[in-house]
Amino acid sequence: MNNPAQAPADGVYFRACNLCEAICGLQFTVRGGQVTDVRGDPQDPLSRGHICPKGTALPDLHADPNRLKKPLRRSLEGGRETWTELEWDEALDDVAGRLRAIQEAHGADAVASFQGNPSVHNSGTLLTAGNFLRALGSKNRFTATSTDQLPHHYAAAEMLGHPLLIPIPDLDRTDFLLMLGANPLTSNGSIMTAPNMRERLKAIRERGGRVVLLDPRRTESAQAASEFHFIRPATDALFLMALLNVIFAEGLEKLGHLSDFADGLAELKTATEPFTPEAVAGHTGIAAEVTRQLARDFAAAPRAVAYGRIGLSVQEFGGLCQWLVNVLNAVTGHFDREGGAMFPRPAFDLLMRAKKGETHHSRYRSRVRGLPEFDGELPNAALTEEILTAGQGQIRALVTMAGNPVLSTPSGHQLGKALETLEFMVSIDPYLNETTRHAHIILPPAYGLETEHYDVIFHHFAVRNTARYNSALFPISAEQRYDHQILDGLTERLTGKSGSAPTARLELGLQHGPYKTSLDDLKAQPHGVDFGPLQPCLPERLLTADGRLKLAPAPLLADLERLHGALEQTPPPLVIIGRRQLRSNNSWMHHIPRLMRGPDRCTLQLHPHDAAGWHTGDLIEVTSRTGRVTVPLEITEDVMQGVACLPHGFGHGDPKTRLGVAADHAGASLNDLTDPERLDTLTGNAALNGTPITVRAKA
Ligand SMILES: Nc1nc2c(c(=O)[nH]1)N[C@H]1C(S)=C(S)[C@@H](COP(=O)(O)OP(=O)(O)OC[C@H]3O[C@@H](n4cnc5c(=O)[nH]c(N)nc54)[C@H](O)[C@@H]3O)O[C@H]1N2
Ligand SMILES: Nc1nc2c(c(=O)[nH]1)N[C@H]1C(S)=C(S)[C@@H](COP(=O)(O)OP(=O)(O)OC[C@H]3O[C@@H](n4cnc5c(=O)[nH]c(N)nc54)[C@H](O)[C@@H]3O)O[C@H]1N2
Ligand code: SF4
Ligand SMILES: [Mo]
Repeated sequence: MNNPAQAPADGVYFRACNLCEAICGLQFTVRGGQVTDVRGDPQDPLSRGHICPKGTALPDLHADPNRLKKPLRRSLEGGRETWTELEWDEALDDVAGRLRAIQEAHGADAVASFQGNPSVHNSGTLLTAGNFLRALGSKNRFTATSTDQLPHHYAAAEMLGHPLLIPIPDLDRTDFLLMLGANPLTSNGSIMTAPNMRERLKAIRERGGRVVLLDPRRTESAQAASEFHFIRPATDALFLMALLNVIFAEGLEKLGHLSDFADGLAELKTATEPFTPEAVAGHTGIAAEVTRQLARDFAAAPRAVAYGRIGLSVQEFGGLCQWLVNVLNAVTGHFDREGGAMFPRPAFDLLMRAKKGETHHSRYRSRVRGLPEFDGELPNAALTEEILTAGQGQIRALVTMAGNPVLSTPSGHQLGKALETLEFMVSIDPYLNETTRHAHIILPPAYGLETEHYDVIFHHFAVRNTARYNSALFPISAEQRYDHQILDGLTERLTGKSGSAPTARLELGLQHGPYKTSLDDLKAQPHGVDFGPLQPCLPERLLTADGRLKLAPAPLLADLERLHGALEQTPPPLVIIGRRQLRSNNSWMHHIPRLMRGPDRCTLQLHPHDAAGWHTGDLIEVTSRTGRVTVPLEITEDVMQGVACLPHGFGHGDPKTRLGVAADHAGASLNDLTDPERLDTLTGNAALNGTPITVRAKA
């Protein structure tokens, strides 16, 4: 890996941000070895100068005094917990030794892993974690995916043959964006790498197009939409079925070029018959005539695309939702076509060596509850019970990397207690947080501006084909290690073999990729290289066994049974959903003072009807089947009646963490209320949103 020997000289440097999926190109001014200014890089062909407050905080993360740089070991001294620094070799020997001993005594599955979100934003971690996990050889592999985008992967695998073959909106050429369960003005776009969504959505409207948004909360993105409708949580699959019902009933379907290679249209049509707009309106909260008109307009628009993000994934019908979004695009001629849902072609293409017809899910199941595997991982809603339930295959040790599951997974507070029972836990993470504080050893990697950067994952989901490689800006000290060195160090100790360096894999991938480029080519263009707009690529890129597009895969059709069931049920009076915020990054970055200025943000939003007799600022006790939190109230008509809204990622009150100012804005964790029993049973994704709750004023 590229490792500069000394601090950068005074000057201007360019580098993509690694904090979110927007991968903005940024420009850093360095004076006297310090970053004195950060701004968007106007010459980046994808982000064109965009930056958000988190990007501005990258130097703060670099200089943060709370960031760990040397391994730490937790021990008890006189009844008090203390952390002592270790040398790297001793720490890696110790960790590998403990993991191996536990596996020898109890089998490979006794050691579990949890890989969190930032590991996909770090090419070093991403390209070496696989080797390490193979060395462990445990079925108990968990990642953030099953609290996030698993349904997207599931639908892609079933319909197109590969979990990564996810169509994304051709945003810059569409004239009609139908968006559900996404708030890109805050999240900066997800499974749609499209920096500066404010401008991109404005451009749609300026060219005479339309942006329609459906969400249980009138979000920041609603301001950029031409039209907004409230939709009751977890009823999107019903709404999407109703759109399809109208399209088929009125003969508006058109497959275009897909008709040569798409299967399942007839089954699909039959399946939609019961779901008329009238039949679902009482559940969704969307009037039948609105649904009818939207269906007609969407089908008639020359360039239109439906897009559903995490609000459609982290709910009981996640798999159905992501399938139906794809289906809606496909049967209206808006699939693999300009301005519709399209497939990016990244310079380093992880699909290049993918084989046709591979099975990607349900090859084995979790031990306790029998939850399905997906692409080599188990739903993290099963992690706590797999630790606590005795028997052959019980988890006795855990490796976490770049994750904070105590705050990010359903009933994380119960996971926190379960972690105390482990024989051994190690965390690869630069912070002592709510999760890593349970570890016996913490292995902190070098971070951010100290690492080289090529975004391996998000170019697969970008609205334009570009590539960008940037060297590390700052050197690391002799006492620091990169993620990939830590992971390789462990793999080597477990297997006796060292893996190939991530840079070598990157080089190989780029050279054999669709643009036959190389690291040297990319280094020569520090602002990034533009490979142009997305291109149609079906049926060539399909990876199903017979090379055909599956519009009505059997497991998804079968899952409609559950949706019929939902039509029969009365929804609970009050449910809770999450809320992302521009200056937060999931469970972390609340320790950066620059991002925490202003009033506390961890408030419970309630509609005036659900908060009768109370006032903004009152303390409210929120109770679910699994937990209870107390949070200040914010009364607003921006949430739908019957829906409460609390941001996730807070809950920093644990005195055993070292997270600076985060403790001053501790808030409460939404995932103390979410329930590992609430799942999209088809995919195994956690149904975090839509959890039933009750509220009362705190006496
Ligand atoms: N209720 C509710 N829960 C949710 C969500 C929700 O919407 N609602 N969202 C879910 C989603 S989409 C996600 S992705 C998850 C995120 O949850 P997690 O995957 O648990 O990840 P983060 O909360 O982002 O935690 C990041 C951790 O990674 C560390 N870190 C940062 N950079 C690096 C690095 O380069 N290397 C290493 N080794 N460590 C690093 C940080 O110090 C921090 O400890 O939360 C999920 N949880
Ligand atoms: N600033 C910031 N940016 C982030 C993150 C962050 O924590 N902070 N996290 C990053 C990560 S890991 C991810 S995965 C992405 C997520 O990216 P997005 O999906 O754009 O993120 P959210 O803001 O959570 O938007 C989801 C929306 O779904 C709505 N929703 C909830 N339940 C339902 C439902 O049942 N139906 C419908 N239709 N809508 C519903 C919520 O009100 C919310 O507005 O954001 C990424 N970007
Ligand atoms: S939008 Fe995302 S990639 Fe861009 S500066 Fe902000 S955090 Fe970084
Ligand atoms: Mo995520």
